[in-house]
Order: sequence, then structure tokens, then C-alpha cells
Amino acid sequence: MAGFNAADYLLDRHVRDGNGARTAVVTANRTLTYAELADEAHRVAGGFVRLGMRPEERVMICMVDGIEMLTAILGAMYAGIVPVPVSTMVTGPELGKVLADSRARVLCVSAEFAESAKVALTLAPETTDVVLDRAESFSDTVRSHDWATLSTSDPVMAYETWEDSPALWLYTSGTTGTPKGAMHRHASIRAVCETYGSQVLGIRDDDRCFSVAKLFFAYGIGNSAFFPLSVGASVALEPGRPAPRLIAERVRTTRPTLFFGVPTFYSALLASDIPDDTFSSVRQAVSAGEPLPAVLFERFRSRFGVEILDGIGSTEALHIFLSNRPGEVVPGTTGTAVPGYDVEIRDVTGVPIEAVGEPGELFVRGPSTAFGYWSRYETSKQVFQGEWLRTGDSYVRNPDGTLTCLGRFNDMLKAGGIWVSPSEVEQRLLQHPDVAEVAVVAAPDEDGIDKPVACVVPVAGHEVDTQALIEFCRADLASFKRPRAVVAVAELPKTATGKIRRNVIREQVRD
Ligand code: 3SK
Repeated sequence: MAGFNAADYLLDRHVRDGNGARTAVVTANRTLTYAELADEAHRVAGGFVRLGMRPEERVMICMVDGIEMLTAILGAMYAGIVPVPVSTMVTGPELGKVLADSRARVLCVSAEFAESAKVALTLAPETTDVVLDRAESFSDTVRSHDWATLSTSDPVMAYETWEDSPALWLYTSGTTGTPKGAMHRHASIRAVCETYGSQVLGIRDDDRCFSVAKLFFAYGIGNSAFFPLSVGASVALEPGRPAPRLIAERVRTTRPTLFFGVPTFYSALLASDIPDDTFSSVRQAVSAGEPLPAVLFERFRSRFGVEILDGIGSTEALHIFLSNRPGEVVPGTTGTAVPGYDVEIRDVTGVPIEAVGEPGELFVRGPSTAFGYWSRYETSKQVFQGEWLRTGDSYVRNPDGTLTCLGRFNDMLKAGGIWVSPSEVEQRLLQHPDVAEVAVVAAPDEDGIDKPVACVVPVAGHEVDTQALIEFCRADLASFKRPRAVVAVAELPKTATGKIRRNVIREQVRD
């Protein structure tokens, strides 16, 4: 089996090639070269070994974006240990659930999340050691360590992992359901860099990356670690929660060339009063997580002068496998398959649909799909089908060969017996100047028959005239697709990754 270690590929390779003095990572108070980042990550690897960790054991990482989190991930990979970055937005019991599920021996945690971690530990008896990035003492029930225990340990060189050795677990729950750990191998990290990173983004060593999506997401770890470090480029890390003014300030100071966001955040940027030249250093903005409505693409380009490249990936595929191409964006579509990946739209019987305009479920195969979910045999069989990965997204082929997302496969709704894509109705409503965000779901009318209902967040300072919005849809959509009711709400319920929680909205509109 071929030897390969992703941390060696991302760090030591550049040092060996004489590029150790290049800037790798920038935070508000520290800048590290490749040589310095590699040294620190090797020490963290040594720290994990000092704590008694063995290759293939898991370390859970619940930390804010920063050098500590980056070196925890890369240090674990060096040592053959499997880093499991998890959302910092979860409650203590939720963290406890994934901690227990992963059977991680060690938990690395930022001081901000120490209280959640204490609760989590009561549910995860197999976790014996906690490493805090700042505070020193923690709990009597586990051994607690400060960050220096890791970062000042004797360096450990890369363990001889294989291409197919486990490298990274990422928990995903989709928009519903219990979290499942998607298990990725070392070579998949190289695969996403050589496909999407190199052949779609065209990332180069003079790029500077900035991602609103945090390192604990599959999208964020690609944007802020794998892609920049694969080519000797640099990344700016921001620990704070993304808000338009904070991000605009960091963009002004770090001057990124590649900026990564999600549709909700692009919408928040457009609704804010940040200066129109904020993104003047950016050669390409990227969006994923949810389909980017054409109207947001147009508004962003006209106000900030930057093109947003919309793509779709999944935690199970590690990163983006379907994307527009720079300079050739077809707004309102997700573009075409990334080189190295094949996609199929299949009907309910599993037969591929070649016809234009006929919706079906998207399947993908490629070099970065996960082995499966940790300890989830039945669910893994449903999602990982031979070489193919079932995405759960509903897609349609356009006449120009691009694909358009119609929403989650199970979010499609029927009105008068005809399928309606919530996303099509949402795109129309977003064209209205009073509408900032919208989600369309099915709700039963007085006869118990499902009809489209729109939940709308008004633009700040505006009010929505719900009847006028229905008429606005009627003017441009087939009559059966128009929402039968529009409900104005202050905000839409979202997952940690910013995806709209339609199941929650469905419950709300039924009440
Ligand atoms: O949701 C997405 O589009 C995505 C993109 C890259 C990596 C992971 C995910 C979930």
C-alpha cells in the first residue's frame, strides 16, 4: 500500500522544496511561515503521543479558528491520529453525544466552550484527557492540560500512514437526524486539492484565502487548510463569529484573493452598510452549502464588483464536486461536475435521467468520498452505494448542460398533484425588493391538501405586504406554484452550517 501522510503533503513538502519561509497562516496576533507551522504541528503531534495516544485513535477538536486548531488537526494527522473537528455551536449534551459516539480519548477545547465540554464529558466516559487552549485547570474527572503540553512537546515526525489510512472524521446530521461521523482517508485530502482546488479555483502560491465557514466544517477545512496549504499559499484565520462588519474589517486588513462564504452570509453582506470596495483584493468569491440564488449573484457582483462561484459539495464527499467555472458562471445553476467526479441525476427507480428539465436525485462518484459513517452500517449502505454517493439533493439538467438544484430531494412539494420546487418559488420571491430571505415549505390547507407557503424575512427597515408578494409570484410563476400564504418572520431557523431547517419551518407553519 502506498505511503502518504496528508500533513506531510500540506506542510513538510514545502519545507523540503525550499519554501519554508513562505507565509502559511495569519491571525490577528501571529503570523507563521510554513517551517514554523510545520514545527508547531510536529510538536503537537508529540504532545498527543505524550498523552498516550496511538495511531487511529480519535481526538475531538472543539475550538475557535486559529493556529491552535490548525496545529491540532495537522499534528494529529502527522501522528496517524484521527482529528474530529466538531461544531462550536452545539450545546453541551450535543457535544457529549458526538464525543461518546466517536470514543475520542482526548478532547481539545477552546476556553469559550469549557462549560459545554464539562457537560459533554459527563456523557463520554471514554474521554480521559482534555487540552484547553487557554485556561489551566478544568475538571477533576479527567486529566486536564494546557496548550503548552502539546505545543512545546518534542516533535514527532510523520507516522507512516497509507493513502487509505483514516485521516479525518467529520460529523454531519444534514438538516435533520442524528450526527454521523463521515470517515475520510489521507489521499482524499490530496484529491480535493488536485481537483476542485487546482482545476476549478486555480489556486496558486500567491493566493491568500479567507473563509467565513469555519475549520470545523468540511467546506471550511478545505478553504482554510487543504487548498491554501496544498500550494504554499496563505490563509487568514478569524476566531470570531462571522458578522458582516467583523468580516469586512478582516478582509480589509488581510487582503484575501479568494473569499469563501455561504448564501446566507452573502445576503447579510448585501444587507449591511459595509463599503462597496471591501472586496477589492478578491479575485474570486466562492459559495457553497446551499444554492446561491441568481439574484444574490447579480446584486453582489454589481455592488462589490466580484463574481461568486457557486458550487455544491457534501461532508461525505469532503468538498465541492459540482461547480461553476471562473468567468463562465451561469447564475442560478451549480454548473457542471468538477474534473475527477461524475454526477448522475436518477429517477426514483435509480435509472439515470438524461432528459433536460426532468428532476431527479443527484448521485456523485469521485476520489474523495468517505469510507462510510462510523458505526452506522444501515445508514452507510443507503448513502454509499458502491462507487456512488447518494446526495439527497434534487437536481435538474438545463439545456446548456449545467445543473440546477431544486432543493433537498425530500423537500420537493406537490401542489395540485404537480411537483413544485421550493427553490424556484424562493428565487422569485428574492427578486422582490422587500425580501431578504425566504423559505417555501408545504403546509396543508383547510382541506388537508398540501400547498406552498412562504416564510419571508423582510429587508431591514422594510415591511412585507403578504398579498402583494403572492401577486408578485403569480406574475412570473405558473399559478399552481404560487404560495397560498406568506408569513413574515424575524429570522429563519438554520443549522450550524447556515442551512435552512425546513423541517422546523414545516412544523411552525402547521401550528
Ligand atoms: O454543502 C456544501 O456545499 C459543502 C461544500 C463543501 C464541503 C462540504 C459541504 C457540505
